[in-house]
Amino acid sequence: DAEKQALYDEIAAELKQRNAVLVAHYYCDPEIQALAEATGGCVSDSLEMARFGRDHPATTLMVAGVKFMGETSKILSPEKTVLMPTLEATCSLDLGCPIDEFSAFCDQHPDHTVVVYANTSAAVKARADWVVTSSCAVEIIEHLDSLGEKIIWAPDQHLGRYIQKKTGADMLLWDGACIVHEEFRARGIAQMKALYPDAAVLVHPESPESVVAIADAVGSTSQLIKAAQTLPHQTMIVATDRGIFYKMQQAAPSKTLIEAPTAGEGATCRSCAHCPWMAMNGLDNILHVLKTGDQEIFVDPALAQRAKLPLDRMLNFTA
Ligand code: CIZ
Ligand code: SF4
Repeated sequence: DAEKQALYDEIAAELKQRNAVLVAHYYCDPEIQALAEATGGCVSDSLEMARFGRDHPATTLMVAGVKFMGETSKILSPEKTVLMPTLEATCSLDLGCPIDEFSAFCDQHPDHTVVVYANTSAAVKARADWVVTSSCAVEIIEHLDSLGEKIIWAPDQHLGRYIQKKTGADMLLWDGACIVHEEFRARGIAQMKALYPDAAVLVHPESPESVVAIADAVGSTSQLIKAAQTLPHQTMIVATDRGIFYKMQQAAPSKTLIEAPTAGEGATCRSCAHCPWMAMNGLDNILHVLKTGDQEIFVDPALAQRAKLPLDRMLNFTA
């Protein structure tokens, strides 16, 4: 509508004036993803967000997602200004892996290679040998396993268990979880499959093992979007944040996409398949931050330098 368009135009003008580009995650609300597309920004997973921000000529990055994504962008582009719609948007995986406890755990296992998921603080990354995202985790663990390395994996236990089963690697798992993905239930999905017997089940590996077990495709956000395109099924039951439907439907316009059910409904449902922190990003706070320069990400430069090593290792591995 006209009001929305006026807001879009205002944000586009502010982006231009600041020499800024909008980098958005798949789990952001569709209107933010559409704005990123319309203004020459990107919509992607955390791996590609990091790469895009690093390689883009803009001097300011507006990172719509959650805090670790803004931090990663700043670590890779220390010379750029990194703004976020709100610095309050965090992640249960990041919160569940405080640096002091994690560092003590690593100290107890000095013969282990430390691999952490991108969904962690800059301090946890600085303690790690490798950073991975769900789109490259299996490959990187396979590589480390082939070198005979023993691995500490943090923080997502479900993703860790999935990779451990897939690769047979020797992995010590931290016990973190994503509050969105851990709510998916195999029983609910099986009931839904009974209604749509020809549907494929697409599952993000941050989901419980029982849910992964009934999947037709398991993968990161980008991999699930690809699966929706390439699987022959006409209907997809999708177990990940519903923000993904925007790009998934674009990629597979003729397919029918259905949200996988979660434990609990309505008021009893903790996340209902949408990350409450991702949901804190909006057009209103994007505009406010562009106008004020509020909500800028800072990472201690010494810490950032250490955190950059395992991040670069990942980016080079996947280049
Ligand atoms: O669950 C998340 O936050 C994901 C999938 C992040 C990512 O790697 O894009
Ligand atoms: Fe963290 Fe889960 Fe939200 Fe992703 S969806 S930011 S893993 S809480």
